[in-house]
Amino acid sequence: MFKTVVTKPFDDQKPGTSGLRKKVPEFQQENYVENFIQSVFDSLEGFKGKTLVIGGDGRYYNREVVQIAAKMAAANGFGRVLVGKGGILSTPAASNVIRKHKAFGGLILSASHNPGGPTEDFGIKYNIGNGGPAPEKITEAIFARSKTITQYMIADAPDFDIDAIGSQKLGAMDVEVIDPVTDYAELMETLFDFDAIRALIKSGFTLRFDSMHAVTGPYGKEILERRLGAPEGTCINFVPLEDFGGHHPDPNLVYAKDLYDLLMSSDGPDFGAASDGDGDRNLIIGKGIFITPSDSLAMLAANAHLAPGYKSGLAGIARSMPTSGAADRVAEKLNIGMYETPTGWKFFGNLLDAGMATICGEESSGTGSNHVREKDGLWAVLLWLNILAVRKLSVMQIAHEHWATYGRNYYSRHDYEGVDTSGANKLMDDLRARLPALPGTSVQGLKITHADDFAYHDPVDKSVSEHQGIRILFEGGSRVVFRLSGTGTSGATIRLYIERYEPDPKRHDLETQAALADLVRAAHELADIKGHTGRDKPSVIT
Ligand code: G16
Repeated sequence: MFKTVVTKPFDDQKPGTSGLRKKVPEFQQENYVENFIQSVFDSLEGFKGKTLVIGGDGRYYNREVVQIAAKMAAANGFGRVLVGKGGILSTPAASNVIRKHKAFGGLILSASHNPGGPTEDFGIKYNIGNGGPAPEKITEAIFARSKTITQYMIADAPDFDIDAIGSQKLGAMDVEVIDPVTDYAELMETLFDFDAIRALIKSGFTLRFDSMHAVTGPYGKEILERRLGAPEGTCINFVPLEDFGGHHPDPNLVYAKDLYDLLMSSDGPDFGAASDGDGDRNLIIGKGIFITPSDSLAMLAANAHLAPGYKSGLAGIARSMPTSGAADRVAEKLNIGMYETPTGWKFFGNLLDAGMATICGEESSGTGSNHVREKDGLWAVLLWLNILAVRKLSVMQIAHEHWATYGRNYYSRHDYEGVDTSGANKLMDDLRARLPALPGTSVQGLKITHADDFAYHDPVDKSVSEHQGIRILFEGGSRVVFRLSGTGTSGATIRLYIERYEPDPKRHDLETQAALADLVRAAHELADIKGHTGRDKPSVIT
């Protein structure tokens, strides 16, 4: 019934910021998927007879890998797998299923916001029993194992029926196919005042939710249209497609430009939002105003107590280092903890488990809370709606009031995608070597007060993560940060994060890129971006 297959290791199965992401043809190499999944199982202890959750964002190759993963789980001794119907579970929904059903862990099949299709991206990520991405200790063990693996185990059984809700058997193991939306929608009802949001919508408030032909389509339909009474047509691009209709399912101003343009038009809706391939990212746009993810984190944190799930206040806020400091000012006012972590949701897990942080967020369009252990796109949309329903103000009014209270952190990210890897590494190495000499010097008329290579000391498990991005701080609270992306699948991507703090309300209506122009020039001069990459302009500005 089970067979052991002899295999040879691959040397490139190192999980990145969020699991292993590669082009589909790389995953389709003989034994490639099996080697990685076996390396995951070999890095875990104590799962015999326990439950594994399997689900993905529905992209090309999802259904095949679900079958492989379930058969390998059976052969390795799991007692039960829970699978989303059609192999589908959004990333936050998978996190919730792991927690709710007390599973040992889960395999999430997704390359998130990266494009999908036969020649595009795929990914596999392991989440632990708290529902969150495996911490570095485990991802490092998986990579080490993948370099020495010699065999894997798999059930010699026909495929199970991935589309039939209910129980089946795969050898001795139970397979339970579940509705991907139900548990998640129930959780949302416990956190938010659905009556208040329903009343807001009934009063004529209009919204648009763009699922970008990715996994949140069925979640948006069920929650926004069926449970909250938004009219049909509120959800757009809601049919999940294996190639996302040929688009990048990345909810930013470049790939969700149509939504942005709609919200900037005079007859557009009051509120617009989008989510990504696997449903963990969000884009929030009010009528006439885009809310940066960093600002969204700060505004949600400042108002979260208005939603039932957070009415007793927040224990603390956490943000990734490149995320703007807007939330820090909220934490200071609320007199609660503020934590600055490396990029990657996995770093929030310990803080959430320890009850030190309640809300977390990242500049990369991610916000979430202790309700699951992943960022959660639809959760952010619902928290915004709950706040709007209670405050009876527009998004624009809430933003301006927030800036007047806390000051405004102008913020942007410039990505140099697909650049030569050696050039990108050299840029970082050269800059790193100059860091000690920078404080006290000036560039483009801006005085540098501090420069370092960010290292994180986890306050819970005391682990240390080094080389998490180079930050250069200027007098007055402005800064530029350089990092290499850990989620790309071709060449290297340099991310330049730019931030300026502006306390004066009379200067809160500047155009963002104009407000940051001198810092961008300083960043170019400091790192010689053109010299190292041949580019003088970013490929994506968000
Ligand atoms: C993943 C991680 C996030 C991270 C983002 C960008 O998001 O979960 O924590 O901020 O990648 O990472 P990088 O800058 O290294 O490309 P997702 O939505 O892709 O899973």
